[in-house]
Order: sequence, then C-alpha cells, then structure tokens
Amino acid sequence: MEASTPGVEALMQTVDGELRSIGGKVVSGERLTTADGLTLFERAPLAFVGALANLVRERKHGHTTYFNRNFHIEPTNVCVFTCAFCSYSRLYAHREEGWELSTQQMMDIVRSYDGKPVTEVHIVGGVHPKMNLNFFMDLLRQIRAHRPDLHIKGFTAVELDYMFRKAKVSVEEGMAMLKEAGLQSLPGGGAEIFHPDVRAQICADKVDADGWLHIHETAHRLSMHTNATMLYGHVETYAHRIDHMERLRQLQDRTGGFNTFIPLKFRNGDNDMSHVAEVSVSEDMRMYAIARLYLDNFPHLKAYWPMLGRQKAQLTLAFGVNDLDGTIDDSTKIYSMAGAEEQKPAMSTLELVALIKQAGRAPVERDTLYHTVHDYSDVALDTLLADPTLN
Ligand code: V47
Ligand code: SF4
Repeated sequence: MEASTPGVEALMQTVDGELRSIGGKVVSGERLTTADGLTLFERAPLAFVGALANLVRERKHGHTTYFNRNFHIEPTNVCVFTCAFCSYSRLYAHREEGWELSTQQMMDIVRSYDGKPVTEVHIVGGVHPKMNLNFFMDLLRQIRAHRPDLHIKGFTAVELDYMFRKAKVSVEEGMAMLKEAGLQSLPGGGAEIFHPDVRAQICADKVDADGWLHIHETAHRLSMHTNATMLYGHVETYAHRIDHMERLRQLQDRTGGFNTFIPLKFRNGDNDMSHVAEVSVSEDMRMYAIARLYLDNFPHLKAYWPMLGRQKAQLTLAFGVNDLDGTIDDSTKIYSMAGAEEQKPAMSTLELVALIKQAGRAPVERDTLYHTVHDYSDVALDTLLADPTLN
C-alpha cells in the first residue's frame, strides 16, 4: 500500500529547516543518523514525529495490525541477579518468598491449553541456579512432543548467558542444543539500556551489551528469529536510547534476524527505583514514533499492552506501532507486580480485535513469525460480537 504524505507535508511547513530536512529523509526513505535521532527526541513536535512514524508504518504494513494468541510460562521468579527496576524477582537467599515450577507443573500449564487455538508459548523468568540447561532442554522436548504445532519462544539472553556459562558450553553450542530440543525463537528481554553507564546503575551484574548482542547474533546465524526490547523512561538520556537503537540497527544490518522492537516503559511500583517518576504518555508516544523512524530495518514495532495499559496501547497505533502482542491470558506477573494497570492481563480475541478496529486499523491474527492465521479486517464488529468462539 502506498501511504500518502499530504499531512506530513503540511506539518513540514510548521517546523524549522533542520527538522524539515530530517522529515525529508523519512519521506524519501533515507536512513536517519544518530544526530537526527537525537534532534527528534530533543525538540521535534509530537505531531510531527507521529505523522512521520505513521507514514513509515503505513508504507510497511498499511493498516494491518497484528496480534497473536499466546500464553506465558514463568518457571520461577527466583533470580541470582539484582536489577534495580525489577519488582518481580526474589533473591535466591529468599527463595521461599518466590515460586519455582516443576517440569510437571509447567506441562500442566501447556496441557491446560489443549484444544485451544493458541499458537505460541512464551517462556521467561528469573535466573534460578538450579534450573539449568538440561532442565530446560527436557522441558522443551516435552512441550514439543505434546504439542508440535505450538511455537516455543523462550529465554532472554540474560537467562541464556547464565545457563550456558553454568553448563560450560559456548553460546554457539548452547544455542544449537536448545534449538535441537525445540526452541524456535528468542524474546527480546534483558536488553534494558545497552550503554555501560546506565547498566552500572540499573543492572550491573547481568550480561552486558556485547554478550546480549552476541547471543542474538548466534540465534540469527542458526536461522532463529528474535525480538529486541529497550527499557526506557528511568535514568537514561536520549543519547543512551539512540545508542541502544544504533547497536540494534547495526546487528540487524548484518543478520536481518530481528522481527520486532518492543520499547518497554519503566514502571516504578515496588522496586528499588520507585523514587524515579514514570514518564508521561506524550513521552511514550514520542518513544514509539522515533523507534519506528530510527529502526528502518526492523519489520515490526510492538506495544506490549500489559505494561502500557490497553488504552495507551491503542493510541500507539497512531505512532508507528503495528503489533499489540497477544491475548496472554493472565499468565504473566512481571508487570502487575511493577504497578501496571493490568493486574490480570488477559484480553479475549474479540477485545483485541475491537481495540484495533476502534483505532481505524485492520486486525490480523499472526503466528510468531508473522504468518497470517486469521484476517479480521473485513469482519464487522457486530458480526464478531455474535461469535461465541472468540471469547
Ligand atoms: O527485560 C522488568 C522488563 C523485560 C520492569 O519478545 C520491566 O515478545 C518495566 O522482555 N518496568 C522482560 N519493564 C519482558 C520482555 C518481553 C515482554 C513481552 C514480549 C516480549 C517479546 C518480551 O521486562 C525485562 C525488563 O526490561 N521489566 N521490570 C519494570 N519495573
Ligand atoms: Fe532477574 Fe530479570 Fe528481574 Fe533482572 S529483570 S532481577 S535478571 S528477573
């Protein structure tokens, strides 16, 4: 679909020459520099970056807005690391306050979805010293044997780095072993902010930027797709955000293995950074829009609604976002424990479809790799409301 530019051109007349030149680059498909990205963060009007991001989004995807039907397994919230922003983990020394699921309990979760049309299981949790590479290979094999059609997206680079070091295998060996056991793609967590000055303040003891990027590059070389996140809105500067996205853009140029970029808004509930105020909704929208403009080689931009809240997630669809993650089914605790509005995150397919349609977009259920499972774009909301299988 060829998106039109009249709105953008009108806005271009309202900004100064430097911003107009950046806008011109976006319209002509030229890549933005780090200095351009910084200028947009520092002083571009929100309406301007929003219109540009929407142009890029409509050129790439038209009105199509993806979601999937997924559930999470969180094996444990016991964690050897001490990220200051984390409201979810319990130190190993206090493990009686946390949870540790057995393989049996995790398989019970998988079995509870028998006969239900979910396409993905997302496995993510704390870093537990006793849940090692063999433990997770066994879990992957059991899930694969029980339900071969379920796509397994699992383990952040933080979990993988620890797992591989503990098992004394290289990243290349470890990734190949997990792939063989059934792992198909990696979620984007653990990236936070790559710059060492920020990592030293918020997550000093876990894998660094190079380690995170090496794990994702290795997965890409094994033909696995991965996502990338960025935890924004705390102690980082705009320059740190650009630095983070620049490192991702460079890796993507080399491998093309990233599917989706997911900005994650820092939530300050009940953690060691509760004194840091959360950023405004305008700042959220600016973040999404500039991510869409800067990461020109990422196919998709996702708003993770359990963290952002469903109304703000709906708004992001006008700021470059083309994916709202999934139905989730109340199977994650990371965000409710950090103070997010969604205490029991679950949306029925109908609710997600309605949310997307209300924003004037075309809802499409996808699988993890963005193949269409069901296109709802031509179905009227009234018809959907009458379909009992959608709830
Ligand atoms: O890395 C933890 C974040 C991430 C807080 O790839 C917090 O499809 C905000 O990466 N405020 C893990 N964020 C979750 C994650 C993810 C989620 C959904 C989809 C995908 C995907 C990946 O959660 C962590 C960290 O950045 N996080 N605490 C907090 N207080
Ligand atoms: Fe552990 Fe992840 Fe929480 Fe950091 S963010 S403390 S690695 S569970």
